[in-house]
Amino acid sequence: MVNIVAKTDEKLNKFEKFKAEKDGLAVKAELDHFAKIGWESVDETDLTQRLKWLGVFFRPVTPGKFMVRLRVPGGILSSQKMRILAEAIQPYGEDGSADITTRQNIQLRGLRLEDMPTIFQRFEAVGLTSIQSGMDNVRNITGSPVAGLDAHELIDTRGLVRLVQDLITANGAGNAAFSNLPRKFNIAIEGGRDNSVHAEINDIAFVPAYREGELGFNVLVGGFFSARRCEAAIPLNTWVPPNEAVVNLCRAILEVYRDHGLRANRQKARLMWLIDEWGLDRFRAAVEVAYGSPLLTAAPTDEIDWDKRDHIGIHPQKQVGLYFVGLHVPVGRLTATTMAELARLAEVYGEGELRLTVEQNVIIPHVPESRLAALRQEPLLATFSIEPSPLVRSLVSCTGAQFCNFALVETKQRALRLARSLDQCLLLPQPVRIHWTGCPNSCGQPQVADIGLMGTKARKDGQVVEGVDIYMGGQVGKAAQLGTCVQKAVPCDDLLTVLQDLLITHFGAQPRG
Ligand code: SRM
Ligand code: SF4
Repeated sequence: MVNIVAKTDEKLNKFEKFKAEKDGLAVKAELDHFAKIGWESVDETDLTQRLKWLGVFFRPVTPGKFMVRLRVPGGILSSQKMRILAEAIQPYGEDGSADITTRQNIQLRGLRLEDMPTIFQRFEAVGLTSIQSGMDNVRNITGSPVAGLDAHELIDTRGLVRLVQDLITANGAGNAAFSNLPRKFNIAIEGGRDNSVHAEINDIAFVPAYREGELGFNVLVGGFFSARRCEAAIPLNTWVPPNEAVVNLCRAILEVYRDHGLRANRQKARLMWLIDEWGLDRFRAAVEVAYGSPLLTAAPTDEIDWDKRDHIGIHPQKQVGLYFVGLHVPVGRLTATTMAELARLAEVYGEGELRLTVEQNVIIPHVPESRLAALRQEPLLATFSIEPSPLVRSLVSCTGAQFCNFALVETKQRALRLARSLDQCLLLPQPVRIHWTGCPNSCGQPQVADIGLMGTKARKDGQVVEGVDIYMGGQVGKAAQLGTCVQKAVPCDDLLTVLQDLLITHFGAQPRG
């Protein structure tokens, strides 16, 4: 086990203290015991913090009904895995639901601690893991959701994404070498031309680039969002070939971050703060030492030269005669029934595989042309449409007040209601991406949106009411750029009119006749 000690001049914050006292992964061996004694009898730090190392989240909003955050590397999962996930929530009736997350991942809700050992056994039997998916660990590794399907992709990243996850989690068993980082950590590996992963908002991002005629990745570092500060990733000035070098570089950067990252103040602990303190050259030099051989300089340009796609609808694959079909999942919300149905559709029409996107939608790949018409007639497609209305189509929302105790506003239902109303009264010449996030933590990525809405408190008629700060100017794809706050504390009740005006003034929307 790696013993992390903060620098001597740093005072330990309470998170560093409890991590130093007992590693988060230690609760893995205690899960059966916790299940027996019941959540009310579990030590508070184990319950509310360390269990997150297993992906088990105590929800203060719904005590006793836990959220489990899986790992779905690159958003790829089999229909068999999807069924096991559906079966995990099915016994909990109305409490049982799931969400597709903004990191191509699945979160299950309503689970009881007493059932966790059995649920985890079922996960393990099909190769699912939720290990190290929360707190000071590396989050789900993202990759193009059409890796291996896209005729225009440069690098099929499926194997690499998997290898990086296996490194970080020791093949799903839990890896004490990376279980005590100074803070959370995000990694994305993009193999396509459209930056489907939002490379710029990850602590490490690999983007395809040719160096002296050879295809590999340029590397970006330090991108992150937090309540205090949001930064786009910056070039590390290195290029790696698309093989174990990617895994080795992730290991090296994580080791440098683990051993030298700032731990005194959690608001200043993400990787970019270390890069700021050291300067990029010193940081790169330290990574080079950990990497164990000279780092090559970056390729002059990368190959991200497309606008971002949303993958909704029917699209030909590089495999002639096969199609991937993108279904729109309103604000990413799933139930046991819709999950089982997705698994069935993937088996009947595809090859038993599903893909998740960072826009919280789902793709069924490998559908032969001859089966497209029948798939279109399936009842699930009335709910998970392949032709959603324009604003609903591009809507993304974080969890919000229904389950998240950080939330300042309810997000998902409000987001959907407003997008549907706006679609009814406006004609849009182009898609407009609206992202909702319930608080400044920015899980719903308002800074990448055309219009980002961040929950806050506002005043209306002398009363404190739910409101939003409005962000604009976020660009994705080839010219990715973070949006900024343009209007503060708009009461949610005024949003229909405010958004109507914004859509007409800035996005060419026209009132329907
Ligand atoms: Fe997040 C904390 C949900 C993506 C930045 N995030 C949380 C917690 C765990 C807070 C909590 O304990 O309640 C939320 C769980 C609520 C729940 O019950 O669902 C939560 N984050 C989410 C998800 C589910 C939003 C969604 O609806 O999709 C996303 C899960 C991704 C995954 O599968 O792992 C999610 N969170 C993000 C992203 C977006 C991304 O990764 O592209 C960000 C901004 C990018 C980044 O991290 O740099 C993000 N979440 C945060 C932060 C602020 C981090 C910081 O450095 O300050 C917190 C708070 C924290 O860590 O202290 C946070
Ligand atoms: Fe919760 Fe805030 Fe993240 Fe939304 S942005 S899930 S409200 S922490």
